[in-house]
Amino acid sequence: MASQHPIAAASAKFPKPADRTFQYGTAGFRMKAAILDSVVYRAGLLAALRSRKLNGQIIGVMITASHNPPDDNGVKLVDPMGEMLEGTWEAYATILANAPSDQALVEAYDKFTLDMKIDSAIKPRVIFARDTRASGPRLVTALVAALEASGTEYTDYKLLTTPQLHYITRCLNTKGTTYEYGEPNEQGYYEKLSAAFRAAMGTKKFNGSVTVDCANGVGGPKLRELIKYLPSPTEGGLEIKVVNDDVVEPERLNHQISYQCGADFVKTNQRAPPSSHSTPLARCASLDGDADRIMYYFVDSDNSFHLLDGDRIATLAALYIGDLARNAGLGEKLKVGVVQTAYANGASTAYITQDLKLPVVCTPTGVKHLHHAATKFDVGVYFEANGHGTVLFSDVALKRINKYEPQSPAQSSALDVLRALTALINQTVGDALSDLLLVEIILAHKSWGPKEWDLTYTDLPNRLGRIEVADRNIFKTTDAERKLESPPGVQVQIDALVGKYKNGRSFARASGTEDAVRVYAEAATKGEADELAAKVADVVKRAGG
Ligand code: G16
Repeated sequence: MASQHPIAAASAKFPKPADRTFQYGTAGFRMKAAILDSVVYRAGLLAALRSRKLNGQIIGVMITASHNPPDDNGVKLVDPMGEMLEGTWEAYATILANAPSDQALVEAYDKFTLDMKIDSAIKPRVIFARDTRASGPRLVTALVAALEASGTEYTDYKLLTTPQLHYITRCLNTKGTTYEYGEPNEQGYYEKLSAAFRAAMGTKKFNGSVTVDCANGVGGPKLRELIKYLPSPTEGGLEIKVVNDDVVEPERLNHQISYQCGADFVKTNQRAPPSSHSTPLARCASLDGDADRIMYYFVDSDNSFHLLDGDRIATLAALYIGDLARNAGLGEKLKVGVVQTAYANGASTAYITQDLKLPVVCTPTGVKHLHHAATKFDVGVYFEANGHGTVLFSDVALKRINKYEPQSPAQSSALDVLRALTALINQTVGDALSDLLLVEIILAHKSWGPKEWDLTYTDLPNRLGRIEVADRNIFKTTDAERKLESPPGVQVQIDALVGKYKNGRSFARASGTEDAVRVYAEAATKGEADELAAKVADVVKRAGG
């Protein structure tokens, strides 16, 4: 009897659950960890194919479920420049994940190799890391089995934040080229951020500390590590108070009820985690489970809670970088633009277009879409309202910034800060740690507290809801997710409801990371936004069965 193909033999240890259909969603595959082994195994095979197709460039694999609860997990692939997996390959990922048997899997693998003219002689190279979830080590076993079965050279970077893995992937693939991005290890990441932070701050001083809730995820230990590289408060550095950094008990991660922590908790509940002990006007921030999102917030002197979400970070960054470019003498030479999704508060979009006079592009949810749109600008600021985003500088912009000869001391100092920001801001993906430092630098330079930041515009009251339905996949959207095209008739009902509220806007879309439909609503008053959200949720419940 002929010996079994190594891919089929290893696959037999990670059988696909027969009753499941998997889909590469907003941020890779994400589901209950208990049913993820076959998916991770197959994602490993795809990483090998992708690396071979790209002549042995290194592909990253991250095992994380980010903002999801502790018993979920997920897997996503990182392309050589640290970007999300190219869109067309998501379909291949889905096909491999759903191959009904070990033999069918080998056939699909061989077919991709043939159809895409992949040279099997090329040695694939993959790096991977995971967040702090209890299921992580078990899923790594499935990944390693795929890498070995496909003859892939691999390195396990153990525990990292998602943006750190993106950073290292890019560093490895650009090493020795003109696009060199940094030292390809965790220490290199901290050194790059801290050098840029020091350069951007110069002699500026911080007003008060910032308290960071780390969602009891991997961001906790990594932020503590980063702090070691930053100037200490006694040297005039920033005081960062770390809370919710317990990774010993994985069930605390992102916990919405008992431990109330994380960026998603803050955004959904519109209140501070109790452990942040926020005093009036003190700056607070929350990360998510893999530290690629950040939310700021503060409590005013009357104890009212104010959220400074991704829209606020985008507007702050666009405002400040635009000013810096003008002050450096590069105002005309750098086209700044902002990318948002349908979740962006209408007031933020109006502020960007009317006050900052900058163009805004709206894309579907998912950093991959925003990132792509942001590359069209010289300086592309992209943030989802949930706090996921970054600022991209195009090659042309970097050349202009780096080559420009300042004409005055004022231009020179603005240029120094701008150059430092191009190194500080993670160019591969939204990064909560890099974004934290960015916000702190801007606030220090502007001598702003959270209140001054909050006063730049007034958010329209809004509500984000989550509805579980029998099959979320029947909810199909169009127009950058702002309208439903199916189930038939649902959009007409939503439009009719929206029409009844002043400044009303609402939409529903299936989540790509959770088994739920999300409903967003905004209106002139809080009561109306809540009411509109509840009514649209009822429509969704009825349509969803
Ligand atoms: C992921 C994506 C984000 C997206 C979020 C929610 O974030 O990277 O772009 O906004 O999921 O997506 P959905 O509404 O489709 O569930 P994370 O931080 O969970 O990786």
